[in-house]
Amino acid sequence: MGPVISDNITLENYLADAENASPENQSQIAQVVGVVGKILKRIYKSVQRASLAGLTGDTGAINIQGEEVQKLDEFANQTFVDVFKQAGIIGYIISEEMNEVVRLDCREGSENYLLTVDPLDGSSNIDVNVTIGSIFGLYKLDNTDWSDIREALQPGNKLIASGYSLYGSALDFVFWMRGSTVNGFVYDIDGGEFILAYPDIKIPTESRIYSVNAANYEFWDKPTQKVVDYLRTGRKESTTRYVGSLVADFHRSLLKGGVYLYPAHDGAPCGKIRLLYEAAPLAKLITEAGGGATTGREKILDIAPTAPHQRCPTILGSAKVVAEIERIYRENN
Ligand code: AHM
Ligand code: MG
Repeated sequence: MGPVISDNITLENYLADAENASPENQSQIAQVVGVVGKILKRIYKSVQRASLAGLTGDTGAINIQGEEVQKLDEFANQTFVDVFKQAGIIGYIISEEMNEVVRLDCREGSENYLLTVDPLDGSSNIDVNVTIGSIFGLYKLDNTDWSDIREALQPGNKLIASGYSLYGSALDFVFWMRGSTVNGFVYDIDGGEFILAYPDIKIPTESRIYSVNAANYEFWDKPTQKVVDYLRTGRKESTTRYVGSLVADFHRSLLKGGVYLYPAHDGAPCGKIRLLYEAAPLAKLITEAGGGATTGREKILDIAPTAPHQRCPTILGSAKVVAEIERIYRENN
């Protein structure tokens, strides 16, 4: 799918139209997406200047996931928290980089909104100028009467908006909000605005491209090995692309067709991808674009989270390919 440039549909116009079409439902969601857009511009600017501004390398800290925190991870996380703190339009934010959910002061009626975020996905690619991005999901909690966030978490099929950015050769912002289709905006550096370039994205149902870290092959279970054998040799002209940034591999799959896999392996019984910050938001978006999202054994969107940082085996891609993968798991379990 190629871009359709339309100078007059800016992100601002698009969100204003969505609000007008359905004021009660959309207003809050559109405002949150607008603030996310602002944050992405800020992070992009820092990504571009990272190696000149001393923002490459790690901070020396280890996050709740047991991974080294990069300076840009920390910057991106802080930007999300600070800007949403000021905006006062969500009650809670929870991030891959923070141990605990953060409660934000907000205006009345916004308390139930929870934002989940992977502030900087693809951390290992920061220092080498390879595409990275941010991922977000938005939920409206049933109530705020809970003592532990685990009581309030909802499955991905309850998301009311989700999306991601790419800090690559351009800044792209792709998102979905309740009642709308999936749309991709590209940042126009000269005008300082996001412009709609990929309206109503639908993922091709078939593709020969697959993305997986095949170095883990010997640590996968038999059904997973069969799945990847099928992707590699069971179809004509199959080919691999693996950037190692989920957002980048996902984006290519969404526009060109393909499938991204991060299965469980020995030592990582749930794989690596985090349900709340990565898998669920992208699963929702790709499903809205006509694709599939599974662990192989269950639909990602049906998983009820039991802990904020839990992981799940993640397979996201073209509908027919994902259906075939599910069949192979079913028949080999
Ligand atoms: P991150 O959010 O800390 O960057 O980790 C998630 C990333 C994904 O973006 C990517 O697909 C995967 O980890 C790569 O992992 P591996 O190096 O094991 O292939
Ligand atoms: Mg990530």
